[in-house]
Amino acid sequence: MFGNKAKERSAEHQAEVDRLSQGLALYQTQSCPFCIKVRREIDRLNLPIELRDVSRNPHYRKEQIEGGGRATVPCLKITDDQGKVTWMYESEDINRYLRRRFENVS
Ligand SMILES: N[C@@H](CCC(=O)N[C@@H](CS)C(=O)NCC(=O)O)C(=O)O
Repeated sequence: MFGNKAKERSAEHQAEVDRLSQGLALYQTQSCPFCIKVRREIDRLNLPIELRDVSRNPHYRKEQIEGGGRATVPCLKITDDQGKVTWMYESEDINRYLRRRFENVS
């Protein structure tokens, strides 16, 4: 369908995107509509971000609450190159962050 095509990049740029994506993990559930919205953006941007299902894996839920302070999903765990961790909530904020960071890696 129009608009749903995954973004294509040169092998070199995709390798850089793959490397940067290793610092990201999305805490989410299968059926939450806000999570679906973020997963669609991840697919569109062609990002190999690890998905962590908090309803299937209680360890992930505990990790998110301890790190981010709230159980609300979706929540993006961002680990920078220095190992500093940020927990980002709100699907719109997450999608905006992903677009800003990856849309122009072409
Ligand atoms: N405004 C939030 C809404 C997220 C939201 O309501 N998530 C629900 C699941 S669909 C949730 O996690 N509720 C449980 C909770 O907040 O602890 C967003 O856009 O991400």
